[in-house]
Order: sequence, then C-alpha cells, then structure tokens
Amino acid sequence: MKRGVVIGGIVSFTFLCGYFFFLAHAIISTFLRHRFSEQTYFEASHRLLHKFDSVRRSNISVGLPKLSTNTYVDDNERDVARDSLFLDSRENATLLMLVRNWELPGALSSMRSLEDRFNKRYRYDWTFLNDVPFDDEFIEATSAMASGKTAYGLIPSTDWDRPSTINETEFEAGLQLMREKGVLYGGSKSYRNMCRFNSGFFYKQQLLDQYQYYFRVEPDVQYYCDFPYDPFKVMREKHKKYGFVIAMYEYEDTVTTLWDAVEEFMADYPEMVDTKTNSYDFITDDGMIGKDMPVIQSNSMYNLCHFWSNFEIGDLSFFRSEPYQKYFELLESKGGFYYERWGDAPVHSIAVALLLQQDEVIHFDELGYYHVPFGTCPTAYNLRLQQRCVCNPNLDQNIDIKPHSCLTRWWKHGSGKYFMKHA
Ligand SMILES: Nc1nc2c(ncn2[C@@H]2O[C@H](COP(=O)(O)OP(=O)(O)OP(=O)(O)O)[C@@H](O)[C@H]2O)c(=O)[nH]1
Ligand SMILES: *[C@@H]1O[C@H](CO)[C@@H](O)[C@H](O)[C@H]1NC(C)=O
Ligand SMILES: *[C@@H]1O[C@H](CO)[C@@H](O)[C@H](O)[C@H]1NC(C)=O
Ligand SMILES: *[C@@H]1O[C@H](CO)[C@@H](O)[C@H](O)[C@H]1NC(C)=O
Ligand SMILES: [Mg+2]
Repeated sequence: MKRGVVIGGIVSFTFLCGYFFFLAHAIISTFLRHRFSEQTYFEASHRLLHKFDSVRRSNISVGLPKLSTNTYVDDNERDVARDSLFLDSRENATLLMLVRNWELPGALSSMRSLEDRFNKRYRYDWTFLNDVPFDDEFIEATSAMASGKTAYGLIPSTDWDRPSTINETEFEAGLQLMREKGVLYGGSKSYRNMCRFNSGFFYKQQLLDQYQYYFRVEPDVQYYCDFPYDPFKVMREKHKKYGFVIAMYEYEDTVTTLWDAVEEFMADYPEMVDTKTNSYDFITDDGMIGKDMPVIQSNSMYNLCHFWSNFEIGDLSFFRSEPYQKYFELLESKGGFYYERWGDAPVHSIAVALLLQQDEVIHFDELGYYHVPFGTCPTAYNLRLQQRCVCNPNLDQNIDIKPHSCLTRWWKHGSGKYFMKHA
C-alpha cells in the first residue's frame, strides 16, 4: 500500500514536472517568438518611415520623388523645380546625330527620349549630318520633335568617301577576309566610311564651327533617367574634354595593326604624350581586375578597352587640336580604316587616353543609357527614384561591372575611384 502511494507520488510528480516544463517552454518560446516578430516589424516599419530621408536630405535640384499615398510620408507634392527651364544658362553646345534618311523612326525615338530626359529644359540645338541630302520628311519630323533649333548638313565627299590612296585590290581582299571571319560589319564599305568620318571629319563640318561641345546621339538609343545636371555645364566647370558612360573591349580582328600605328605616333611625337598624367595604363594594363582577366587576350600592348562612342560628350577643341590632328593624319596614312575596320571608338579612346590628362575625362555615372545590346543604369536606389529611372541595374544587359566591361579598369587607371589605385 505504502509502496503504491510512493510510486503513485513519483509518477504524478514526474508528470507534473513534465507538464510544467512543457508549459514553461510554451510560454517562453511564444514570448520569444513574439519579441522576435515584434522586432522585425519594428525594424521594417522604421525602415519604411525613414526610407526617403536621404532623398530629402540631399535636396539637390532634381527634388523629391513623387511618392505614393500609402506611405508614412504625408507631403507627396510634385517637385516643381524638375520642369523649370534653363534657357539663360546654356552652354556653347549642340546635340549631334549622323544618320540616314531611312533611320527616321529610330532618330525620332532617340530624340524623344533625350528631349524628355534632358533637352526640353535647355533647348540645345540639334545638328544632323548625312552623306546624302536629308529628305523633306526627315527634316519636317525631326524639326517637330526638337525643342531647340535644328540644322542639317551634307557631308562633302572628301570627308566621307574612300580616298583614292586606298589600294582597291587590298581593300577588296580585306573585306573578303573579314566577311569570312564573320566580323561584325566586316564586309561593309559604308560602315568603314562612317568610322573614318567619325574619327577624323565630324568636327571639321562647317555646321559645328560655331560650337565648343557636342553630344553624340544615335538612332534607337534610350536614356533611362532624368539628367540630374546639364552635362555640358559639368564639362565646362570641371574642365572636362571627353565624357562617356560605357567602356568595353573591342573585337581584335577590326584593329589588328592599330596599335602599331599608335606606337609610331608616340615615337614621332613624344612631347604630346605625357604618361605621368594621361590614362596610358587604362588601355594597356591587362592584369586582373577583381576576379576578372580581360575577356579578350590581345596580341599587342593595347588591351582593346575603349569608350563606347555611340554615347559621347566632347570638347571639339580637343579634336581640333594639333596633337589630335597629327594622330589622325598618321592613322589615315596607314589605311587601316579600310584595310582593316578601325572603329571610331578605339580611335577616339586611344587619343583620349594618350593625349588628355586623366582628370579631363569624365565618366557620367548618373546617366542611364541603352544602345543595343548594352546599357548602364545607376546602382543607387536613391538616384533611380530621384531621376525617375526606368531600368534595372541587375539585368544582364547592364554592363557596368560585368567581365566584358572596362569600367573597373577605368576606375583603377583613370579618374574617379581613387581608392582602387592603392589596391
Ligand atoms: N548618313 C549616314 N549615317 C550612317 C551611315 N552608316 C552609319 N551611320 C550612322 O552612324 C552611326 C553609327 O552607325 P550604326 O549603324 O549605329 O553602327 P553601330 O552603332 O556600330 O552598330 P549598331 O547600332 O549595332 O547597328 C549611327 O548614328 C548611324 O545612323 C551611312 O552610311 N550614312
Ligand atoms: C531645398 O529645396 C528647396 C525646394 O527646392 C529650396 O527652396 C531650398 O532652398 C533648398 N535648400 C537648400 C539648402 O538647398
Ligand atoms: C595594289 O596592291 C596590289 C597587291 O599588293 C599590287 O599588286 C598593286 O600593284 C597595287 N596597286 C597599286 C595601284 O598600287
Ligand atoms: C562657341 O564656340 C565656338 C568655337 O570655339 C566659337 O567660335 C563661338 O564664338 C562660341 N560661341 C559663343 C556664343 O560663345
Ligand atoms: Mg548604333
């Protein structure tokens, strides 16, 4: 009997202990779970509440984003400064498009984008160039699309057509070779005229004499974001002579002997090339950047990096200067624009890297841009809000820090991210 009571006591004691343990565990874990989720919600709410603080603090002229009404922020006023005009503080500059008549839809699309994102508040002139006369439809439609004045220039044959110094036999052989290799535009004659024109003749066109700066625009491009500033003004105030948004590697087959010509230029005119202040390393270094080697192993000292010239803002006085003239004359004498397919992008870029100081070149980090097949989109969320961007920096087409981009190489060897120079 006594034994039974003792055993019963032990059993119920154990049971009770178990029960209390269960109860305590339930209470404590519920409490903790509660605390944890409370904290998560608190943090989320805090984050939301202060999401736009940095936007407000910066107070740059672009102003506040237009906020949706179900945020914690109650003043969702539209920023009026965003649409104000700056007609009185314009620079000596023009928007410039080399284009064919049949590219009218693409030209209008690019114009619409740039007008919306930038030019409607400034009304810079547009200058159109063509190797044949523009037709009435083109002139009418582009004049209607422009907020500023428009001008239409016919390129003289001497600035466009293949010079008689080019050996016909060798020219045809080169075309055939590139066609067989499948090089992009390798078999095109007009593409070569275009590249040579953009390398050595665009800045000599009479219509451009009256300007100091140009902004190159191509058909079918898109500007993803409102411009947070007048890039021409930035160029003048910061003493910049060349501006870009995308840099990448060139197809080596198009510039097989370009670097030989460049070396000859450097040997002939050593006083024009100051390797202490220029960006020589940007176009020659082929070491690792981060975890990436150059995507193309070049056979020359030239690492094939170039600024993508379909977007380009430049100071015409640089191209008109004696060093650039000498440089172009030497390249022209080699015939590489025709025997190979030297592009205006590597030609401009090498000149910029050799003849300008690093600080005279600017990477327009804030300007979203797309030309098939690549784009660039500001990484900062804050900027994308303020500038009403329509782009996603995480997409594959966003080339900024992809292995086939040269931007990180520019950060290291050009101007901009000085912290990388000591890495
Ligand atoms: N007037 C004229 N403009 C040309 C000619 N060829 C090219 N262009 C223009 O020169 C610029 C560059 O030519 P694109 O065909 O865009 O060459 P790309 O940018 O290398 O290549 P994609 O845009 O990918 O085709 C564009 O603004 C063209 O409109 C031409 O024969 N005549
Ligand atoms: C901030 O922006 C407002 C409205 O655009 C402007 O009136 C004000 O002067 C700005 N303040 C500063 C410190 O820039
Ligand atoms: C053109 O080049 C070919 C092959 O190199 C050569 O035989 C020919 O004489 C050249 N023609 C002229 C006009 O120089
Ligand atoms: C703009 O620059 C060009 C070229 O340097 C010059 O000839 C012209 O006078 C300038 N125009 C103005 C309004 O300053
Ligand atoms: Mg193009």
